[in-house]
Amino acid sequence: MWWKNATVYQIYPASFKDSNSDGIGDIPGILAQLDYIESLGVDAIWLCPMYDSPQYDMGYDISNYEAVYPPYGTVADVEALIAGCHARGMKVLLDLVINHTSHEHAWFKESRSSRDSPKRDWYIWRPAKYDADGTRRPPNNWRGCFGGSVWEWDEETQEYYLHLFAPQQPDLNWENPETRAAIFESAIEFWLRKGIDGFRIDTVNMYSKPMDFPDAPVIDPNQEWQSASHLFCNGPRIHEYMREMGQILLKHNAMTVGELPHTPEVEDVLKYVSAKEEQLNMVFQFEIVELGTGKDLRYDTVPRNWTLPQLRARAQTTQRLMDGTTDGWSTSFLENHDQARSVSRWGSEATPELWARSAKMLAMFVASLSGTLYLYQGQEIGMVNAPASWPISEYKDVESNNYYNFVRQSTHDDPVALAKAKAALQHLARDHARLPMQWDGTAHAGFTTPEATPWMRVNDNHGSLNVKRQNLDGHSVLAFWRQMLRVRRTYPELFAGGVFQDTDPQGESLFVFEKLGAEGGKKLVVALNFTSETQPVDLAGRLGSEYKVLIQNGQETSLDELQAYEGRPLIMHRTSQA
Ligand code: ISL
Ligand code: CA
Repeated sequence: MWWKNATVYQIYPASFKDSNSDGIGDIPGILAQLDYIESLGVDAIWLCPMYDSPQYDMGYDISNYEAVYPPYGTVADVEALIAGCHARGMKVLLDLVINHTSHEHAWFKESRSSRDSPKRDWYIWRPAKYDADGTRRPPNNWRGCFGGSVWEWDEETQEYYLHLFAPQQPDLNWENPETRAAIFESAIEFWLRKGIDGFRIDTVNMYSKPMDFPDAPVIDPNQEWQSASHLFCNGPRIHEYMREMGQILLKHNAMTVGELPHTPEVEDVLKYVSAKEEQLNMVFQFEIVELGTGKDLRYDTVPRNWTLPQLRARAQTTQRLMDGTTDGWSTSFLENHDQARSVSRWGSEATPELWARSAKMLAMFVASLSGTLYLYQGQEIGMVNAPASWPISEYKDVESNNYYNFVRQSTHDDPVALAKAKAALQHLARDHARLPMQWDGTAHAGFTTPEATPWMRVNDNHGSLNVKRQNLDGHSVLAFWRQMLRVRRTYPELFAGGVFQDTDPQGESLFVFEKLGAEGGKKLVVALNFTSETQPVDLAGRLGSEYKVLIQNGQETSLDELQAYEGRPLIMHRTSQA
């Protein structure tokens, strides 16, 4: 099992590296940077969707699983990428988006062509409901993940189709075995035959819906559409589908990581990742990255709306799966293409010093948690959110735009509400992860050529925050990540593995936890300061006479205090307790 102790580097093709000056990142651009990726010390890459797509949701709306979006390149380019990674000893994971297709996929075009189409039942069609006064209504009150109703009316055939995401992302009907077979063949086996090593599986718990589509309980009577994630996540037949898909993946020895939103309970997570179930190898749980987001609507919140005890509790939840009592496995991550930058959320941008130190502290945090580690492009250089000065027009994401428009409409452009929405987006929007990668200090950060227009604006700070500069600096965030990954590889039984124990769950400033290796073996003590002030700590009381500092982001070696955002993983024998 190569993946247990592995680190996976996630690449967002549109924003990584543009090779032909059209302002859009592409596969040849990634190929040209494989040496850089290898230099980080990662074991695999996960490539976000590069399939053909009209790009209503950045490729998570696929119009042909067996073709590549032309601006990104060709199938041959992806084959070259697979070969290039394998030549460097790195595995390749592709993104598997099979809850829905694009409305431009041939399957959907056929499905919507008439009510008698042989593919009608490949998607989810339902008749309208009518009020007493004849007003047409969708089948139920569910709100989609991007806001609005999950039902879209089709004039032509006079029925609604289901879309949990944008209307351009109709949901496939997994109830139909013919549909499942087509998905497995076109989306999964086609690429496994090309030699990829596995998949990151999009929205893995949404494929089975309660087919009677009951209304969701009304939480907010002032709103037309109600949150229904508890109804469309982890539905009645989901584990039957998972086992069926699992057999195909197993046959190809493919590794899987499923995206598992809205599933906080360890018992429910375990149903997917228990080794004996043969469903998925691991999942992304959302407990940590959803900290501080709105309860009902993600962006209905204020920046930094979280406390350290909350973060600790959520870390504990994700770690429980790997406490030695289950046969499950999971992941550790702080960023991906749907999340704002971790330094902007949990670290500091107040000064260059605090920025660097907090980026390194967060690296120690995420790399010390059990599970397969995921590192998102740019995280290794401490990239941060877009500046607060940028206008809302720089935000391109469908979820951000829908939310902002929703606030505009529902408050009739109330300036206070709009300012709050903008502040929330500046803190949490998916756009921040999608700003172009900062390679150097030239115009457009070397992401594309100076004359070109990048599809998203490059962060204003790229003159000082870039790969080139950090490559030359032995104390950079980048150098630290390389060192951190080396340490993690050296002690797999304490970093990727080991039993997590929070030693003071109520602590508001310091996050001190332990990772226990085998009985009689070693233990890791990780002490992290999540504040911008020096904090007293009693490390001496926890350590035996013989301990080793593995890596550090401050100058001090005092056992009595941790400087602002200082972190220290220390290793010692389990038995040599003071
Ligand atoms: O369900 C959610 C909000 O109601 C989200 O947490 C959801 O799980 C998440 O947005 C799903 O993300 C994935 O699928 C989306 C795509 O836009 C994202 O980029 C992708 O990561 C639709 O394919
Ligand atoms: Ca390009």
